[in-house]
Amino acid sequence: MKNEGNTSDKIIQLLKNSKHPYLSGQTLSKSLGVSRTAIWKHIKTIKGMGYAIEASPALGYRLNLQDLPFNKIEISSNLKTSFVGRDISFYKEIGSTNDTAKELAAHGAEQGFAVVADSQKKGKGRLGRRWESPEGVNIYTSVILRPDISPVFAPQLTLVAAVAVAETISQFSNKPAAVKWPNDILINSKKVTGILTEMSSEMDRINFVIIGIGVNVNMIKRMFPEELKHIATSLKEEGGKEISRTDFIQTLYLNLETWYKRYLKDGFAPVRKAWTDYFTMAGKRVKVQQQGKTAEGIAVGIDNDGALLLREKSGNVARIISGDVTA
Ligand code: BT5
Repeated sequence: MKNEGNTSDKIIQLLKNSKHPYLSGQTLSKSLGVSRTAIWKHIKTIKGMGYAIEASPALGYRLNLQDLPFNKIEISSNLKTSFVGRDISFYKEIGSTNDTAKELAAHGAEQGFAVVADSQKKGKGRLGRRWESPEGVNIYTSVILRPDISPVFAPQLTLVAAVAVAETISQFSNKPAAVKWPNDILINSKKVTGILTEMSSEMDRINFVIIGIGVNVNMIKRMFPEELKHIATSLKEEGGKEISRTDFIQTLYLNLETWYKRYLKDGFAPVRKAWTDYFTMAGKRVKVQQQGKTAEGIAVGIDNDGALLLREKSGNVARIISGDVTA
């Protein structure tokens, strides 16, 4: 069974790298040392994996390179990172990528290991909220990190991820991305990404952190439930064109790795600076809901720990460490 998978992978690579658009069954069977019937069976398997393969009796097989599926093979090919996403588990459907990543991390999965899904049945937000996760259009991924930092600094990692996502969006969209403290990325004031950070730790040591990222890439308006239609959006809705999820996630992993390394080496200051550049709410009047209480004031920015600074009516500047901000 394992060999079969390998032969299918090899056929995909041969079709991708072929100088001629078509490769005959005979050429494939010779290159791989298997029968033409075996090749035919593999082609069937490969089609079942979502690859668009055209078969011509006279010319052979041709892979449509413009219509490649979103899967482990494509995400792994030409990935430029050194550890983030180097090893991944890909699921067509999953409960929540964060839950699976947590289980894998508890069983020793290494730093950088990523879980990716095409759809989630139980996509999670903070405080038990739901993350809408339809199939075929978006990115749902959770990356395992094992930073050697005190658990009190873990919330900063959400901001590290937010900068990496905002930067990635800026590379793919001509609309500016804005961060909303602590874990949203917005375009045109509508949510396009949510980040869910979960941690397993002891008093003074982190076992692992899971960075869960949901990006609405090619979701279209009618796919959003009614209550989200006016507060959520996607890159496609904003930019008009379809974006390759493979290209996006590869760039996201690279940006996440770069910012994470910078954070570990240089501390929070460069992250704070980059985050502040995306913080368009600075100077605006906001409300912050936190466990039944509401604070109101002018959003000033974030401090050296990543807490939100809110200038209240009295002139006092409050440090907010968790909550939901609304304009
Ligand atoms: C978040 O929570 O924004 C964190 C979302 C994290 C999702 C990723 S997907 C991969 C990984 N696996 C998971 O199971 N989760 C992570 P919060 O700030 O609590 O916001 C949740 C709120 O966002 C909901 O109550 C809705 O109002 C809104 N929402 C839900 N689905 C959305 C979507 N697809 N796009 C935009 N907004 C959405």
